[in-house]
Amino acid sequence: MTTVSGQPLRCHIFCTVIDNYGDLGVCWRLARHLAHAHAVAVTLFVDDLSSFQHLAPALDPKRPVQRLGDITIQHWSSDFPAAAPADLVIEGFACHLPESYILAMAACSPPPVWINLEYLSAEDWVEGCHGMASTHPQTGMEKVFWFPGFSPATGGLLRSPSEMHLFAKVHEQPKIGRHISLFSYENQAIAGLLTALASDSIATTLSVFSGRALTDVSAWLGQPLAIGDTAQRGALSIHVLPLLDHADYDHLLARSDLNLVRGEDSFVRAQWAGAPMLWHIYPQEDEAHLIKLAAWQARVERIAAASGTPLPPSWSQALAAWNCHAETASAPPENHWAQLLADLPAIRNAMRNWRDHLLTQPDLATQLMRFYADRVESRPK
Ligand code: TRH
Repeated sequence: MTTVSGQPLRCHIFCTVIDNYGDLGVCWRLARHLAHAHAVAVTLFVDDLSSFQHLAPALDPKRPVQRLGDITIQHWSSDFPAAAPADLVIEGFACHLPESYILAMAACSPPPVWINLEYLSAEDWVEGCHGMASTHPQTGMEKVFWFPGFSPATGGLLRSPSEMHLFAKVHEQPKIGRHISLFSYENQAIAGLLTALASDSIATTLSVFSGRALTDVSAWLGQPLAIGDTAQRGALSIHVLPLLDHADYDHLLARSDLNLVRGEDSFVRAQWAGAPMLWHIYPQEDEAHLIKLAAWQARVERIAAASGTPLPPSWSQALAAWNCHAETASAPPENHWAQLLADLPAIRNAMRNWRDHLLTQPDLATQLMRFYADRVESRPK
């Protein structure tokens, strides 16, 4: 347990919802990991409780302050109330803390440890930037930039002991047929994959989530789809699901044979599941996302090869097709999807070794707690 003068350490996490669920998903998960694994008293400030309810159905969007398990959730409205700052303050993705809160932090002696949690990237520059600080111009307070990442010189990845236990337990359970989860953005490659699944010799159950990928699935089927609908084409059975809460989504990832994930948080969860996965990276206008994609792919391929379980070419072809870039132009879509399906056992071995490699690094919440303790220890007495 992390304590300050015998009391649990208090942490405030601030999060705004810009689009999609990633920022919120990461902040919500971090809040739970700090509370459960480190006994931190966490308050999560969120500007959009209606979006939050999609990830946490027990949340009441009309209540400005409420408890969800052992975490306090507070609506972050424009008229932010006066609040006593916490010992550790985490600003999610440069979301700009309320002015009054910054002034209250500056009035504390000593001021809180102030962290800006950044987006995840596998690029090498992250190692150099993780832990750098900037000085707040008006107050002189220091803000530290926390970069999650895939190597020991970064801020790590969110991972909780209970989640790893779940993944281990579910893998042992027997199941019939092939299971695939689909959570992506709009994606032209979906049609080719579905065609290959429908004509495959193994029966597949595809769980697709309501939202951005559903239009492409509907277009391929030639019929509209809504939550709760099911459809059958050849060997493929399609089920449309609402967003599940984090625990149920993690469970689904753990028992799937192929996880199609996106963004940041589902992308990380799929890696802990240790099953075959394709990442639909969040597209950026200047195509910067393709550099990020290549950086991650190179790390996975290097570790998989070094562990004696190289990834087959079908995986990199499918990853390129899934992110709609040119490498696929030379390969007929149905063929490489069929090849990907045939290669799933080899891809599973590779992804397990990648997962085991990542497991040797301390998780993000643990690293954050160590950093906090070091900061407090190094303060002038
Ligand atoms: O929603 P996303 O596309 O989020 C993205 C990324 O974070 C991106 O980096 C960011 O710039 C952009 O948002 C604004 O994908 P992501 O990160 O996977 O977040 C989805 C969250 O939803 C994640 O916490 C998992 C959760 N989820 C559920 O809880 N239940 C579900 O059924 C599903 C499918 C997802």
